Amino acid sequence: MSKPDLASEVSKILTDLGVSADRYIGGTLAVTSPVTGAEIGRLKEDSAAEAKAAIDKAHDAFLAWRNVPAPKRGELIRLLGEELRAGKAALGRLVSIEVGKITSEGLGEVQEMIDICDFAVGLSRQLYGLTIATERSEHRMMETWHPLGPIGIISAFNFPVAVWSWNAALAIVCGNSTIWKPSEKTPLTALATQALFEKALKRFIAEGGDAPANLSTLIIGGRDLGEILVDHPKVPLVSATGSTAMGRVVGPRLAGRFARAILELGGNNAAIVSPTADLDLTLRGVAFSAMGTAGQRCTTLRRLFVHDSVYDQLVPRLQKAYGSVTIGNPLEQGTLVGPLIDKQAFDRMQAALGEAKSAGGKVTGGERVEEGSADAFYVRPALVEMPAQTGPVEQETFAPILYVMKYSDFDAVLALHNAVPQGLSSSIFTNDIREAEAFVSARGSDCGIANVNLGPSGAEIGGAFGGEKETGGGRESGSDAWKAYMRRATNTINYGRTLPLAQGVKFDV
Ligand code: UN1
Repeated sequence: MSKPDLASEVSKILTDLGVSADRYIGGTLAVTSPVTGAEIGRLKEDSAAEAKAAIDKAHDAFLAWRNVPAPKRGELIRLLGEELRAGKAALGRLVSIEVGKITSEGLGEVQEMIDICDFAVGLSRQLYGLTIATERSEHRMMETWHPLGPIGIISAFNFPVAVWSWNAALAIVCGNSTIWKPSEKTPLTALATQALFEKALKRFIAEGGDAPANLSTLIIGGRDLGEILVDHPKVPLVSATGSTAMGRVVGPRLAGRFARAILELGGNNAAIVSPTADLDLTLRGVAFSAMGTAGQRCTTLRRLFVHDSVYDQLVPRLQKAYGSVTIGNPLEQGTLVGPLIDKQAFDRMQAALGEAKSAGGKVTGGERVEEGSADAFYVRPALVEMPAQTGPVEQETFAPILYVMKYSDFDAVLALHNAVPQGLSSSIFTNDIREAEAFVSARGSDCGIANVNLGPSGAEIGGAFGGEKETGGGRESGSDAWKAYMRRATNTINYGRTLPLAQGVKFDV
């Protein structure tokens, strides 16, 4: 592989998107591209005092922004959507360079941001409450939704900007300000996104819009800054995406001060391939969900249960696809699998494969693929035939490993499907309507996402996104996920001249 000068390209993209060079040159936080392992930027980190000051300023911004009518707040997000459309190619490319996603997935991530902006614009006119029947005469009862406060957003490396947008687009139309702590591995895409937001804000103000400074703030640094967000009394909600280990720290600390949490933690997503499955479609669905994004989506397919009547037809075809998938520079056309994010991810993958072998697993692939740099970690995705759901199969390893298991009984496989600690996404490939309906029914998949005849990854923004059990229970993005970013008030109004009490209570003084 020829070594592209990624640092210069990154610098050009950032300049074009409006980021000044002093933000990413000369700081202490070194950023490398997984494409080559080379350094592509050095950012200044925020101190604890700066992070706290940012929260205070975000709180001031909230106090002003909550008074701006919601449809006007939507106009700001409409402009952000326009900036994202204009910057899609550049930001998508930057995502590919900083995370190692293939070109279409880098662009797809920005499209996901545009989609949530469109959704949020419509939502800004639909923050509906209810009118509720009251038992008292000449009274009216209703439910209203109000802005909540400054919202903390902690995002992970693998969707470095889309996850911010799911939270920020909703939070802002709901009348909140936001403070964003991106992953230390991907702060450059965050700088670029913040610059696009600021462009939209400038246009909003030029149009006569009334927006405070510090509506969206970015804080750059490590775990200590995340902890400040989690512990700060002025932050009523933190939306955190990352490992279950991270959620175990964040969740109780937020609960300890009665703040809200949206937790998007580990997934250990499965698919069931039934005797009636369309195997051509299944092959494609499994290949994208399991190997796409080099296995680094929280929705990645990690467990595959194949009925014994189709096992010998499907598994050899899958092995062939695993053997021939194009691995390499994600910036080149035709590549389907780019690099892992770093050496630690590679080491974890190798350790999991070692454990799988000890548990009787038969491994195809999984080896390192040399791509011209000792510091870049490309691997052939691994397909592991397992005798049972044990050991590493029960954990999330953030790498392209697909554990394949045989089954014969539908109810037994449903039980196995649900017998892991995580509960994010799931799917079944079947043409049997009874199985399909059972899978999405109350006795079926216990996950937040359950699909039929498509893989578990690659959700659209229109549905609520998130999962159960150790996945954390949070919901982001579409449907009524916006309600988490607002506070609900029940209002009762007496327009009569008497004071009837609820439940018929008498209290005559
Ligand atoms: C994530 O991996 O953190 O459903 C999010 C999907 C994407 C989002 C993944 N829309 O795969």
